[in-house]
Amino acid sequence: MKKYIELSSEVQEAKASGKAVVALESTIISHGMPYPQNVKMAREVEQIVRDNGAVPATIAIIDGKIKIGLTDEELEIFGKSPYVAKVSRRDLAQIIATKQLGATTVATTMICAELADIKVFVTGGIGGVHKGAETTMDISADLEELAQTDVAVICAGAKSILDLALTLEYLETKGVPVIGYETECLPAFYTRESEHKLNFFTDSIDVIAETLKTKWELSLKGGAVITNPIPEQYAMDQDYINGIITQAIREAEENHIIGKDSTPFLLGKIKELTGGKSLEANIELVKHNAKVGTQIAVSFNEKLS
Ligand code: PSU
Ligand code: MN
Repeated sequence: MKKYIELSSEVQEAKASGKAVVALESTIISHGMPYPQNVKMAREVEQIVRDNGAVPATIAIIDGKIKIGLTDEELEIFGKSPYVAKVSRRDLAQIIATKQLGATTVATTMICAELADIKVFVTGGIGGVHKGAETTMDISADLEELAQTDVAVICAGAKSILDLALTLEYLETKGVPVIGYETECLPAFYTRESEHKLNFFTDSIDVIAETLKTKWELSLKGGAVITNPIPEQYAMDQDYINGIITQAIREAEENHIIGKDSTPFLLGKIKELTGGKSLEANIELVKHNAKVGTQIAVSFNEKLS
């Protein structure tokens, strides 16, 4: 298996010296944000991880290898190229075997992080149960991955392009802990709050790290979702953004957008309809997640040594 995995020198050194490593995904770069803001965001997020005492490992598929840690040039390619596949679990072997460029989703970044023994992963938002999933059956592979792969995902909750209630039900069924950091409810990405109360919340990084350690020492398979609300000053008005999301979903239906194209289409449409405001919020919440996620990674790492 090792022949498929390539660690950057920065990640290799971190591992050799016992330093914490934080995984980052590449679909958010290739399919979640436009160029050049995507590359700028990716570099800033990596620097925030370093500034908080860990080493960043942005994960992607290049030339038949799973890359754990990208160079600046590689980040640029992923931000710019129109030929990057969005790689979920089902696509991973094929994209590696045919040596295509592949951006990893939350699900696939979790798979690759686990292969590289990285336990903490920071992103913006996870995929979930889409609105109308009762008939479309559009449920992100991210949820199934959280059920089986031992990686903690720090995010700003899930967007209201999803059915948040059904997403939480699904995670409960699959036994995935959803932890609110400094929030008692599930944050809705662009907004700090939603009507969905969480059963476990804490203001303590240490409690989160200890919970992760305990879960995996008990061999309770699977990941955890740690939700971190967008900083107040960047949060959007709930009624405004929900109106925009409703319109974006309507346009997706009119254009018969389905499957893996659904989430990127909705993100792009929301950005267009908000005149770029949603993108600014998205970037800021990822940066905030990077800070909190790195604190969790460092705390978790200290408990292991
Ligand atoms: N949510 C975002 N930005 C993103 C994604 C989700 O706010 O870029 C990406 C992530 O990579 C996530 C994927 O894993 O979309 C989910 O896609 P799908 O709904 O097709 O499973
Ligand atoms: Mn889907």
